[in-house]
Amino acid sequence: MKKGQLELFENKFDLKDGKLVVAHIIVAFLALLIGGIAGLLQTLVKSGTVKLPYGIGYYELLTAHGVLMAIVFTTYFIIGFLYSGISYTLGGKLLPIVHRMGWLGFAFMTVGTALGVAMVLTGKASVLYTFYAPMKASPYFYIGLALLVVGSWISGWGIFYQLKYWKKTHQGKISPLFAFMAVITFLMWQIATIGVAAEVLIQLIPWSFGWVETINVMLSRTLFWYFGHPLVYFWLMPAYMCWYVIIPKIIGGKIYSDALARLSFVLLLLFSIPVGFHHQLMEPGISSFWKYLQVVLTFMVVVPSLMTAFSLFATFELNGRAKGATGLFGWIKVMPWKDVRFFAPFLGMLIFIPAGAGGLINASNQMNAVVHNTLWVTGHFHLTVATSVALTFFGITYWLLPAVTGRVLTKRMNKLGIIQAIIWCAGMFFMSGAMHLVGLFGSPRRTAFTTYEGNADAAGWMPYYVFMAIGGTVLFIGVLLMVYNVFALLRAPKGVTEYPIGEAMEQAEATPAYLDRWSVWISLSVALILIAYTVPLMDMIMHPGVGSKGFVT
Ligand code: HAS
Ligand code: HEM
Repeated sequence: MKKGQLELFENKFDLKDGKLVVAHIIVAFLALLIGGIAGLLQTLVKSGTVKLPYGIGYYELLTAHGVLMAIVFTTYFIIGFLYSGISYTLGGKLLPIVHRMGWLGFAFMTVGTALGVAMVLTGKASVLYTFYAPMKASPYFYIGLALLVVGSWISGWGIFYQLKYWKKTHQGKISPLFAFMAVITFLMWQIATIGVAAEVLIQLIPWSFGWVETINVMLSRTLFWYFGHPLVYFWLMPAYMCWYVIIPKIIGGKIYSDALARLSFVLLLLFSIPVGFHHQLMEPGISSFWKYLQVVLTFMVVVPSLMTAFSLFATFELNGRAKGATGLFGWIKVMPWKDVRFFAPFLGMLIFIPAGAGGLINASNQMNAVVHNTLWVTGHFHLTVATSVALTFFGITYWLLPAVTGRVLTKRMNKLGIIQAIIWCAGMFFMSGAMHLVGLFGSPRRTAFTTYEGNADAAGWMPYYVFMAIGGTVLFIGVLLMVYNVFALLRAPKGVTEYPIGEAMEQAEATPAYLDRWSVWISLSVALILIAYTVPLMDMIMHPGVGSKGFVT
């Protein structure tokens, strides 16, 4: 070990596959940088600190931010991370065809992203990342989105193929946990994106080209949220993969239970899709019975998260006891607090406790009436996706980039990583904290600076906007430091870094083979979707009402 380097394990990653991974990670962090500039400007505009120059609209900025952060940053990072893991755990390298599929998916996604983002930045698609009709964008924005989705499908099929091949050559063996989770994540993505693909291809593209005059708004929103909710689990599941599989190895412990981890992913597959109506609780046109049913299913999807919390506590505590810790919280003392690969994801876990509690509030019908469309919701998802998930992705980056490029994480980089994670949390404390509070007072989301014609209530919101701007500025420093760290990692000293895959405890029960039976889980998932969606969707299609013309903001 060279002086100034952290102690790392020995192992190798196929460096040819590493290039594919690095390409995805670089695009992800460029999106974070541009999205971060938009985010900073939003907070400054909202607080009345700056006025946007050159006729740039607030919605233009907000669309760029939402698309780059929530769709581009996440999807690229996830595909890069999952490809690295299947390469490592399913045979030590990607099959040549899978390698090519990875690059083909990347090419489709990148052409789509470039097209979509160009439309947003030229003001031709200020429709926000949810692209709700009747707000209308240039057809090329929707075509860009379609290419992005098709690219992600091709990459997903590559993952399925690699597992299929592995199974054929390892008859009777249970798939490695990482690979199992990667396949569930992409199965869920595959099923969920059918909704948005139908919306974009059948409704939005013909309507935006002017081939049809009006659009069924209710149907388009429903198809969007059929996809939109599983989208948030598509972000979360790779973070859970790190928490379940990677973190135990990094802390020098073991996975509490392989079977429990798999079961929680199966439950996520089953329950994350038929719950889109909890985003539409305040909308007319859906009967309360179907909303009620989907709220019940929403509370079911909380169960795997609670199982995850239990499993993580168990891993931490048993690891602590094995190292001699005593008492209820003795384990906390033996955690590797000075290792960013643990520290950043751990902060993500910690923040997921209030973040998840906020989700439960949102999902409760009566409380949803209080928080819907307010900044509370914006505060909620800056804790979930922009902190728990983003910090976990940052933590992964510190070992992933060295592992796939044949480099090592230096002590200096590790320290910068810890500083970055602290900056992120401090910034989010101010920004998301202020969003939550002012949201409870009724301040709406998705609005630029306004005094509401001197309205006294609205005047009281202003100090919170200032806190949001302070938080946003601190966060932007965090974005800059993270992007610096990524490029510094790509130039780190050469060496060997292990790809840290944890193993289950010896005492853990054997994993039952039925958990690996895909046909059962896919059939159950489809059945639940049909139960939750068939009647309301048929109703929307049979009684479309008067369609809406498009509006350009
Ligand atoms: Fe959400 C809106 C409900 C989770 C993201 N959510 C959103 C939107 C986004 C989003 C982006 O029901 C806005 C979309 C838009 O633009 O309109 N959400 C939930 C519920 C959960 C939930 C019930 N959301 C997430 C996650 C997201 C995310 C995860 C991204 C990654 N959400 C809603 C609802 C709305 C909504 C409504 C619509 C609001 C409206 O009206 O518009 C649940 O899945 C949360 C379950 C989580 C837990 C926490 C478990 C804790 C764990 C950590 C353990 C910690 C350890 C460390 C071990 C119950 C696993 C401990 C160490 C110590 C030392 C203590
Ligand atoms: C919305 C700031 C990072 C995802 C917003 C809004 C602000 C903001 C102020 C609300 C605007 C409004 O409702 O009027 C920031 C800042 C960030 C940051 C300063 C860091 C520098 C992130 C990250 C993600 C993210 C890392 C996801 C990975 C979103 C999404 C929206 C949003 C999805 C909703 C856009 C919409 O309503 O259409 N952000 N954010 N943000 N942010 Fe962020």
